[in-house]
Amino acid sequence: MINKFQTFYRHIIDEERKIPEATGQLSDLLADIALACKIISLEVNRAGLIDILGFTGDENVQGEAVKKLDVYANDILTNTMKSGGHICAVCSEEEEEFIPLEDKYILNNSISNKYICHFDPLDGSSNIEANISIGTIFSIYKRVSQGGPGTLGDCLQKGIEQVAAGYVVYGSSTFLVYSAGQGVHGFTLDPTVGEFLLSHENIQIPKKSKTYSINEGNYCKWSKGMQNFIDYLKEEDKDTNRPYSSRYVGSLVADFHRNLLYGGIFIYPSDKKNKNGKLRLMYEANPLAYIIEQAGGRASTGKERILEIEPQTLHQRVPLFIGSEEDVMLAEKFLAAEE
Ligand code: P6P
Repeated sequence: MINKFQTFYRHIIDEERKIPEATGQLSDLLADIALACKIISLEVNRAGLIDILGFTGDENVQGEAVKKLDVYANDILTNTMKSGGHICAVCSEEEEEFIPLEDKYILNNSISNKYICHFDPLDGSSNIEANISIGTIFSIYKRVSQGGPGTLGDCLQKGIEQVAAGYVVYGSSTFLVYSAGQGVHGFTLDPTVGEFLLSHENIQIPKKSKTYSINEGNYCKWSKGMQNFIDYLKEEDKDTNRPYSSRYVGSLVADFHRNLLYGGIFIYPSDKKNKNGKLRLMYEANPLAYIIEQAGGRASTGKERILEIEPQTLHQRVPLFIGSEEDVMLAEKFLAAEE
């Protein structure tokens, strides 16, 4: 429900005013991302009507067939970043390498392009034709290099260095969730005014839940500890609120968003085929881990805190256990027991 008419931009400005040294560039950058996602939302919601479905015949760095909407979302986001002037490098699931950007203008004798961004432009896009919710994920860092175009070192920072992160889920409504380190806040797009309006302030995930999200089709490939954990969740025991319910959309942003609001644990573990699982550290695990920790939840590989991982490459995969704190800790115990 929309409890007060506060737009996303007004919210980020109010947050900015709490930080004396803020220059307003992060606010402008977040506003640019919100604008890009409004444009993407228009196309996602019209995809069934115009010839933007189907495949381009190309493949992305993941070797996955690229749908036109993936390319469109990637172009909108990268072009918005290029014109905004606050970014020294853009990284995307759809781009093999990072895109370095020149300094657009000097602002009060300080460099303007002082941030870098990682995007998953349209996560879950294989679900587009089925009209299942999909999403955009973003992750923002301050650059570490001193000026000019960004470097790989600017792009490969630990998740704990993020200054802001968020996602937009294109579902029954278009919903934006972000944090800039002062809690997690949710905004519903009101298409009549074209604004994201505050509808969920200071989201906190329940410490314990009754829901687990995982692709059980991979059960036979999991470790024994992983199999034991899921078997445990499915046993009947009233004292420990079991069995849990299984909820799995197959679209990370949709599964994560439901668990954030209602409680739950989402797992994409390593298995015999994928030693590091399927999901990407820089533009899936890290931004969602930043959000979940700000919302009082937990995110790990099953062994190591996601935000402490020292990244080696832009597209590296990590196992992901994320959601209600007690559920994630319990999963970690089952994995530790197998060692
Ligand atoms: P699986 C979608 O392709 C995605 O990247 C995530 O959005 C989703 O959580 C996961 O893969 C689903 O993978 O192997 O269960 O189909």
